[in-house]
Amino acid sequence: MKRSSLALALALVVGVVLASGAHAAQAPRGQLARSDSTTSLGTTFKRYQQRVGGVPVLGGEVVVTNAPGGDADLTLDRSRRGLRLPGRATVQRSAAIAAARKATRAAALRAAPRAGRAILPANGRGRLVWRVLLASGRPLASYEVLVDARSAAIVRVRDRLKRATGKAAVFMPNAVVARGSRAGLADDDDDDSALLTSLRTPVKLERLIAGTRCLKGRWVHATLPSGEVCKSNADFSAVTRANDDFEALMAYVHVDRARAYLESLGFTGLLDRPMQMLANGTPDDDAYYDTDDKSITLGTGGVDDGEDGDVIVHEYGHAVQDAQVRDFGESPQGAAMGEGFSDYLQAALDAQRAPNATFNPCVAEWDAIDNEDPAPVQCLTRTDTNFTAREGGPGTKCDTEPHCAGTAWSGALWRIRGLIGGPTADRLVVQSHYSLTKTADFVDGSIALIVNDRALYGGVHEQILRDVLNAHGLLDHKWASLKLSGKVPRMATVRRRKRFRIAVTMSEPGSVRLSALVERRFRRALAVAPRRTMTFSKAGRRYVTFRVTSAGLRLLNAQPSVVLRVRAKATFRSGRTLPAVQVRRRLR
Ligand SMILES: [Ca+2]
Ligand SMILES: [Ca+2]
Ligand SMILES: [Ca+2]
Ligand SMILES: [Ca+2]
Ligand SMILES: [Zn+2]
Repeated sequence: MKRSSLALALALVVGVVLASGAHAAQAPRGQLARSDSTTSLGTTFKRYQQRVGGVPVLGGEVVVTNAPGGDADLTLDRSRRGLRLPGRATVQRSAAIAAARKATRAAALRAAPRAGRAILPANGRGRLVWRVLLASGRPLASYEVLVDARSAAIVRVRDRLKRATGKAAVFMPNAVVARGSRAGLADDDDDDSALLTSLRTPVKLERLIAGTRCLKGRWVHATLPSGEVCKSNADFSAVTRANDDFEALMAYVHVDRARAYLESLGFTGLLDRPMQMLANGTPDDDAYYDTDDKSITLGTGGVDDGEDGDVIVHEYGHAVQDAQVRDFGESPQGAAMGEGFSDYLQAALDAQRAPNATFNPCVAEWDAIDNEDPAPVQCLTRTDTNFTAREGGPGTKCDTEPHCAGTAWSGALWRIRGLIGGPTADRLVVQSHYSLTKTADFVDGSIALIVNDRALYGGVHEQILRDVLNAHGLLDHKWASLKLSGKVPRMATVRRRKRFRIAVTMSEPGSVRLSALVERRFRRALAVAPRRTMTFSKAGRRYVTFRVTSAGLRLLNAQPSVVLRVRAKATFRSGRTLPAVQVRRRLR
């Protein structure tokens, strides 16, 4: 293309004026102030900013390219004709900043907010606005907010943080699902194989923060114990499963996608921050979400947990719930609901990506692979069982263990999802958490689903919800419970008083057998106070006082390092028993 036709093409697109200087611009000369001048390779580039009465016009910029010889001059003109200063600001700077913060929910600012007046060209006239800059730490963003300087209305919000896209090839969601079977697959001590390498799916690493070569983005910050995981241009395509970077990549991809899915459901403010992911952070075959520092750690025992997207998203489910209800799961049934929800969430995400009746309800088929076991598919647990609340309670095979008992909850949610539709159910399930307390139980969780179905969908699914929740025994079944509270006293107090008091709480009538024991490592426990039995004719709390026997006191004095513990075991009138509970104190 010859230069003249190039100039014409540019003129059509961006309003280029082929001329010799800024005086050819739309704006009157007096409104253009030189803001910058650069000389590069012999050509001078002069930059002008349009100002009206000293107030900058947003986008009102002119750049003049002045080449030696004059033949290649160019003026790019984005200034505006006919702009006048649109009156005075009646909204104070501080009020504009407050309005901007409210609109963006910007918190934990990385720098002090800045605000200046500006003119936003509109319909040939100018609108006076405050241009507020907020370096938000939570969510991580650099907001530019235009606030009308007379009405305080929010005119425009932009995030100026540049985010980049990297590349990788990972398991979606794990090697068994990618292959469609476990045939030929084995962990083999984290070795590469041609098969495992071929099972990776090329993906983009979305929402990386621009300029970073590492796994740090809007919603995930994935690291290894050795630190940041980085590659030039954030191109990790060559990384295979034997390389520890692989697990960090998996953590990045699967959490980023899970969060993007929540965003698509409308949960825009939920966990809108980088989730700290420590891949290969423990040699155990264990992954966990830490409610204290809000991070997720993935272990390397057996198949690396970070090689299984199901495990990663399960842990992220705990983070989601913790962000909705701080310390959720303090009751045994709440803990079970937490595990059930996390299993549900990872199954839901897999189903959204690729519906698969064999693998969607099977949790972590790659992490769970066991080459001694001939079963065609192995799962850590499943979301499609008919398990009931009663079957998970005290004295059952599950005995309230939350992963086991939680299958009653995931089973119900998964059935509901099949009946009312994926995103409809997912939105309802996540939304319902906002209604819960940290000690909520199955009945509370069930009612929250029904109430939020009314709020979100006019209650059209209520009968389905009731039927399914009832089928899993979740709408009416409370587990029996026994609690001990109060402190085992210090050694000095025991010596002085020889007695101490503990509270016992029973959720239904029955009897409790209590004993106070002193234990030394590797030694049989020895009673220091008489055993006793308390009978509860109805649910409630009562106190029990232990008197330390003189033989018990001699024993305590003789032990160099002991633990004093009170143990209780309940038998309910219904015939059920609970595992023993205890309170303890290390005395020296
Ligand atoms: Ca690995
Ligand atoms: Ca391993
Ligand atoms: Ca593992
Ligand atoms: Ca699965
Ligand atoms: Zn869990």
